[in-house]
Amino acid sequence: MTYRRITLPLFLVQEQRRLGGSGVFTALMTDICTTCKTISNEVNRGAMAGTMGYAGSRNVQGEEQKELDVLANDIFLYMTDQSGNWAGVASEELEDAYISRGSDGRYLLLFDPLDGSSNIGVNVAVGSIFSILRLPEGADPADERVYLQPGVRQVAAGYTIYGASTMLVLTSGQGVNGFTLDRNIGVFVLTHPNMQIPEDTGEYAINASRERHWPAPIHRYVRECVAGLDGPRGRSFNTRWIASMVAEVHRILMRGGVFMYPVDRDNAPRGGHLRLLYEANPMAFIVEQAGGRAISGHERILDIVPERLHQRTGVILGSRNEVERIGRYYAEAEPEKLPVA
Ligand code: AFP
Repeated sequence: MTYRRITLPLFLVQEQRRLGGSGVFTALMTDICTTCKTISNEVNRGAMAGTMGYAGSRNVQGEEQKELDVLANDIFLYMTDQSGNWAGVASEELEDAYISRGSDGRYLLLFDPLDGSSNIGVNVAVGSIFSILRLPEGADPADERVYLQPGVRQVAAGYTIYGASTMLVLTSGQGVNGFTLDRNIGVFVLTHPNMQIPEDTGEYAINASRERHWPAPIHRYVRECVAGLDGPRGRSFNTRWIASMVAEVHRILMRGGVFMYPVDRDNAPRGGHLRLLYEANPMAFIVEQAGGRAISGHERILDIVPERLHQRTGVILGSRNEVERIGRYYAEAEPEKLPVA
C-alpha cells in the first residue's frame, strides 16, 4: 500500500481509538470541520459572494460587524443546532451564551467566528478560533458562570486560517497538528504533524502605532530589538504586523516569533484588547502545546480565572526564550508604572 494520507476524520477516529473515547468529541470536531470548510468557501469566493461589506450592526463589544462576521457566526450556530452535539455556545458576536436546542451535550464551544475581519476587504488572511470546555456535571449551559473556566481546563482548541490555502490547526493537549484543506476532495489532510515553535527568534509583531500607550516592559523589549547589532541584544530583529491574530500565531508556529498585544494605557480601562475565552486561551493552549509560552504580562494566560464572558486580557505569546524574557521585564518593572487592567 503506498497511499499514506491521513485525513482529519481518520486522525480523529485514530485518536478516539487510542484514547478510548465515546465518539462525542469526534462528532464535535467533525461539526467544527464542516463549519470551517463552509466559512472557507465563503471567504474564498471573495467579492463574488457579495459579503465583503459592513453588516450595518455592532457586536457586544461595540465593534462594527462585517457581513462575513455575521455569516460566519450564523454558520457556527446553525451547525450547533443541527448536530445537537453542543450543550452551549459563546461567541465574540453574541452578548449571551447560546443554548443548543434539544441538546444534552457535555461540551461547551467558545469561538471567534472570524478573527481579523478588518482584512476581509483587502484579501489578507483571516481565521476562526475555537475553544472546547467540558460542561460541569449537572450544570446549566445557560448559566454564564459555566463558561468562566481557566484556560488550563480546555479540552481542545484550534483555529482555521483562511489564507493562500485553508489550514486547521488543532490541539487536544497532546501536541499540535496542522491539516490543509484539499479542495479537490473537500477534506482536511494532515500536512504538519507535531508542530513545534523554535525556542529563539529574530521576529516580533506588535502594532507600533500604539507605542505612546505601551507599558514600560514592552518599551524596553522593543527598544532593545530595534537597537539591533549595536544594542544589548547584539543582533538584528525583524517586525511583522498582519492585524489578524490567527495569521500571526500561524506564522509563529511555522517559523517562530513573538506576538504582543499588551494591556496599555489606552486599552487598560477595557482590560486589554483581545478576548480571553475565545481568543487568548485557545491560542495560548496551542502555543504552549507547541513548546512556546503565552503570558498576559505578569501572568500565564492559561491560569487566569475569568470573571466575565467577554473579558479581555493582554497577550504576549510565541518563542519560549523571548516570551520568558518579556515576562522578566514585567517582573522587574516598577508596578506603579504599569497600566492596571
Ligand atoms: P478584528 O477581528 O476586529 O479585525 O480584530 C482583530 C484582532 O482582534 C486581532 O486578530 C489582531 O491581532 C488585532 O485585533 C489587530 O488590532 P489592531 O487594530 O490594533 O491592529
